[in-house]
Amino acid sequence: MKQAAAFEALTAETLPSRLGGTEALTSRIGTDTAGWRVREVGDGNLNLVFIVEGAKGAAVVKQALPYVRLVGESWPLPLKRSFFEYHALKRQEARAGVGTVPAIYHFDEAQALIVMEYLSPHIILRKALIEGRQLPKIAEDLGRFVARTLFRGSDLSMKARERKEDVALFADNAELCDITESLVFTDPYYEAELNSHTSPQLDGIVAELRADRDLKVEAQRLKHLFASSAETLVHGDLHSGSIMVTDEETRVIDPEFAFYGPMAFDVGMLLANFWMAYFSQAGHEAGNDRAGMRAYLLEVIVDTWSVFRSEFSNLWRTERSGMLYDRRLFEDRGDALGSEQALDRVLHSIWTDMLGFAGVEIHRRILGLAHNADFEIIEDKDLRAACETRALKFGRHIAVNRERIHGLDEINVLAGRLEKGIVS
Ligand code: SR1
Ligand code: MG
Repeated sequence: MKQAAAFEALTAETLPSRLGGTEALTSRIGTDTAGWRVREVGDGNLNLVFIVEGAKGAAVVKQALPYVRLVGESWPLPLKRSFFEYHALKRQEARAGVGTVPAIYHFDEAQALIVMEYLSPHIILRKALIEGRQLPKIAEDLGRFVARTLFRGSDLSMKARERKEDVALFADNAELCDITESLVFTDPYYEAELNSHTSPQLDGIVAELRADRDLKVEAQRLKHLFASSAETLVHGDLHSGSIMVTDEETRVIDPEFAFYGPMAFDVGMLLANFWMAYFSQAGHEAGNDRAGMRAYLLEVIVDTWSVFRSEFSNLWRTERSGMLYDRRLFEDRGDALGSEQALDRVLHSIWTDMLGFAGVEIHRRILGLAHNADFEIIEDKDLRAACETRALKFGRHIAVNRERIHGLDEINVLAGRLEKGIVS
């Protein structure tokens, strides 16, 4: 049997000779490797990303590195995350539909590389929101994407054995789960070595949050849920840097953190990133009033949740065929109301947990290792800290009070009052 070549990181210079014989790539961009133009564009925390353009077209080559790119070789990270990314993309495409994620052309497990569709003229959603662009379709596309992937990857839909085998497969993505378990739920709440924050401006509030017993208990309850509730295949890192957009299209990328976890995690992370975009607008105004953009972001939050709820409910009524909430107990005996009662219970617990996950995601992006450009690129540190402070307070409120909050109107009013300085 032919031995797979040992892993070697690609460079823009070596890529043409190393991948020039890969038919899945040459059939799309052409065989004349001498004419290929290769750019490394990876701006994430972990991987190499190349755009390769040839006479016939373009493609993306994404390759995992055996360490965390953001930190360096001192933090080793297994190459197998690329395997999980590939399998997650395949499942997301099957569950949410063709065109919701990039098309996959080729996967090389030994080289930890995926050749995929080059999305153009798409840009990263985070960048668009920082620029003040109001994308008309994101709420609808993302609300539907999360509803479909979360419902169809759960015991509400899958065959029990098939799902258990998949849970076992993705359980091996332990190192990436470990990153989230530490970086999201624990490190922000003590003086972890790799943490940073805008200092000295935030020193006071950071000390307060780290002394906040209710908040820390809540963060640990959420970590407990994250680590033990294998409900569905989650994307695992659904922030605004994991989404590419045009006015017409929305694509979800980068599911290397995928594993079977709680339904509410992806929704919470997604809405948290919209709230962070909201609280950071003051730092990007530069003469252009962002009131319209702020209103748009709050509307996106309401609409994303509403589309999620309505699509999830629709799937519940029309596609529920897994072992949970068996139709024989409800619809088949004329008790459609019982099924609706169960649906309300499930949606309510997703709602409550979603608020908690959103709160801690906001905190870790301001207090932990991996910060968001939304705040980071605000050069004036006083202004940045003012935006971050409002977001931190908001995050604390929704995490700690998540079981007592009834709706998004109430939370968005609070966001507005914090933003206007009516409450502090
Ligand atoms: C060490 S990796 C830091 C962060 O980057 C990824 O995008 C995830 O969000 C992770 O938490
Ligand atoms: Mg990523």
